[in-house]
Amino acid sequence: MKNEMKRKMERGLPVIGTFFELGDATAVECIGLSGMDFLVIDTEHGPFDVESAMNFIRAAELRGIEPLVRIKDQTRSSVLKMLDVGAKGLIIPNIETVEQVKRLVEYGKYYPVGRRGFAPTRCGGYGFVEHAAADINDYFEMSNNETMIIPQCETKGCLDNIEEIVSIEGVDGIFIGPYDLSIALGIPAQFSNPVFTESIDRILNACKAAGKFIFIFSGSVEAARGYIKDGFNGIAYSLDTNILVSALRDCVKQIKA
Ligand code: 3PY
Ligand code: MG
Repeated sequence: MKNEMKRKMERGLPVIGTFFELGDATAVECIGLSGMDFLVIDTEHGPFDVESAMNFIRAAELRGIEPLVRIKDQTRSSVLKMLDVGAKGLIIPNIETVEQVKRLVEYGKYYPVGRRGFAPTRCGGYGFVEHAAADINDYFEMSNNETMIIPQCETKGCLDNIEEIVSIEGVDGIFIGPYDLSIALGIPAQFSNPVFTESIDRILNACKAAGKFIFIFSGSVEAARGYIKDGFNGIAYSLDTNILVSALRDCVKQIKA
């Protein structure tokens, strides 16, 4: 139940992860051996769903890497099921409004912060692990503390409402989706465009002012270093598929050289 990634961020240390698209527990184990802090099991763009995610989460636990899930939509069942199978945090794509985020907190945080439905599921050892078997209020408090609700800022609506969104109790942080945000701003993938960089600064400042974590996707090591220097808590670096192909191509190139 303890969220090591969160502990690290609370100590002021940056965390690094990647998007998990490969879709196999062996791949999760390998990522767990890399020194990364977290992976994002991507059910928005990835082809898998809850039952597969549960097995990926088991593999992540085995190798001591924190499993986050990017849920496929904003429904109650998507929130509930992924938390119940053991996700340590949910990244929620395509947020537009304050009301959407309030609803997600209601679904994803137990009483008194929200109204997350309770059942003795996998995340609490089916009701048998010590912290889940004792007082239900202690269990709710611990779960609320250890599982993160992280809306994605990647639309104009979310950007326009960012100060209000980060102030909502139960929102643990914001994850910037640079591709969709740049598309929403009419400057696809122009990550050096001042319209884009000013938006990033606005989101960063809003998170810092509200004491919330801030994460971003980065396809570039150099940009990732810059984000950490700027005060980002976490970087989702690239996708496992991309890293694998790049590494293999590099091997081929070096052997042929
Ligand atoms: C985006 O760039 O839109 C993302 O969602 C990155 O994961
Ligand atoms: Mg996106």
